[in-house]
Amino acid sequence: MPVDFSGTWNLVSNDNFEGYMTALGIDFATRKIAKMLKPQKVIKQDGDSFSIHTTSTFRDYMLQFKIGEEFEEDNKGLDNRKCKSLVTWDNDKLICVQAGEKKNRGWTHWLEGDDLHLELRCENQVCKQVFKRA
Ligand code: VL7
Repeated sequence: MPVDFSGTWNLVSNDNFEGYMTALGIDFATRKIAKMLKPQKVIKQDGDSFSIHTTSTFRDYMLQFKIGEEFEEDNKGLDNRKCKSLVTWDNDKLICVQAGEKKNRGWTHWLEGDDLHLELRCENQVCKQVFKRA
């Protein structure tokens, strides 16, 4: 049985989100608001099809993809840059490469105990987020 990320998840820790946002070129005022947020993720996993809806009191972001199928990602409401994104499995980890203007951009999701982990990467910055089931 493959790992199942489905569920509703609340952010409990957010390490170096500031560095990650700075690498993405997010302006100071937006960073100050964004780093106070406690976003929630609603993940729906159906075979190789995923939707990840990240919501907060400030901005929402919806992502839908299929494993192994490259797609155009617009990052609307985030840094608004377009990427060619591809999500693949690495054992039980979900790995996204976001090819575009920013080097080394992507993220990795995995489960550890009852927690959902997310590493967000851009250039030389790594943000580490942990979520617990709502
Ligand atoms: C999504 C934020 C910083 C702008 C607002 C912050 C609003 C809530 O891509 C992400 O998750 C993946 C993996 O789960 C699925 O899309 C992370 C948050 C990245 C980047 C940009 C700051 C303004 C946060 C939407």
